[in-house]
Amino acid sequence: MVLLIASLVASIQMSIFLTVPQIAVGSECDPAYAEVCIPPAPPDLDCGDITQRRFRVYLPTDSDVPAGLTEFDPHGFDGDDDGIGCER
Ligand SMILES: [Ca+2]
Repeated sequence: MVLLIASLVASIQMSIFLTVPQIAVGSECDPAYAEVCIPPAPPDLDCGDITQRRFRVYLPTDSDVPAGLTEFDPHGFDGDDDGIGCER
């Protein structure tokens, strides 16, 4: 009986451990977008999937690109590469 309870507690702890990081990942903000919080890809989002408009998108030529940013505009919000996402 004690063993059963112990294994039940262990499995509950394991499911909490497995669930929490997934929630944290889902609420992440992609560092490629300076002023808005947009989850990283995948899934690939389009302007129709978000409410933000005319936000700044880091370009490789910017002097203030965050350290560690490797993928610029992963969602492709800035199709004309002028550093502003979802103009329309
Ligand atoms: Ca643009």
